[in-house]
Amino acid sequence: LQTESLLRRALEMQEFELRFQPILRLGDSRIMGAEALLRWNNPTLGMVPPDRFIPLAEETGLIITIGRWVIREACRTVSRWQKQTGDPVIMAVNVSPRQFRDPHFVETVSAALQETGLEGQYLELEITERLILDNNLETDRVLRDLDEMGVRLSVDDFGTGYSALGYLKNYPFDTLKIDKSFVGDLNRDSDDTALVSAIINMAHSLGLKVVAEGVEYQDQLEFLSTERCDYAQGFLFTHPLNEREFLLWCSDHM
Ligand code: G
Ligand code: G
Ligand code: MN
Ligand code: NA
Repeated sequence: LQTESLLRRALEMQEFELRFQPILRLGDSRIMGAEALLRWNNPTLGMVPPDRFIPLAEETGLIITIGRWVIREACRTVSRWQKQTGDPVIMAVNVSPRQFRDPHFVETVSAALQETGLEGQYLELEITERLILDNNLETDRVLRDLDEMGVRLSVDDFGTGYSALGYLKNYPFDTLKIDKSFVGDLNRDSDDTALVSAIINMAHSLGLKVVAEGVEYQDQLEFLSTERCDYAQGFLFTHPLNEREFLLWCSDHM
């Protein structure tokens, strides 16, 4: 309960921060964009990782206002980067189920784009596979509205849902993000090797791009390159960085 009241005040106290993890194109190792990852820096609790407060934010509905801040801040930041560097980088933002189901969600996204002057094509919304599969009537309309705004849509944590693949053909997704649990166990002997390879091939035949998450070792990267995976993200390149670190990292890697 104490955490809840601290969480309620966190926005006005400006305790939320974003970290950015680069997403690299495997073909030429250039930076395609970044995933924004939320952090809560509270004077009493210290740095609280998202796994420890997002469930509470979901339960209380606070995720709607927090998520609105995340989207706006992410758009503002990437818009600033584009002006500074001249590179058309993309920002990927995680969207939680409660936030996605908010009747004002589409409006929130379009307002953030308008306020920051960012074109929709530079914002990617990561929707978890579980949300897509829970079969809500509104899902279809919301995804289509976002698609019409030019926003990119990706399936996050791909492979951890219930493997009902039909939605991939019916919904306007651009990208699959292969969950790090598959990438983590990649080696020539494991079933994950076959799974990852099958996911990449299936995605490509449906016209989707693929991001491998949680890439930690060079041999994983080599396997993914051989399998023609499009993008990779993970500790092999860097952990999530603050804005200043991110820009430094980019200037060393572009
Ligand atoms: O960096 P990592 O420990 O930061 O993130 C842990 C989990 O929290 C991941 O599943 C990630 O998708 C989720 N997460 C990180 N940032 C956000 C956010 O801004 N909104 C939502 N809904 N989830 C987030
Ligand atoms: O659920 P989502 O895909 O949004 O999760 C992103 C999470 O993955 C964040 O917590 C981020 O810090 C974490 N992450 C990023 N790169 C790696 C990695 O190489 N290995 C592991 N284990 N986690 C990673
Ligand atoms: Mn994600
Ligand atoms: Na994931």
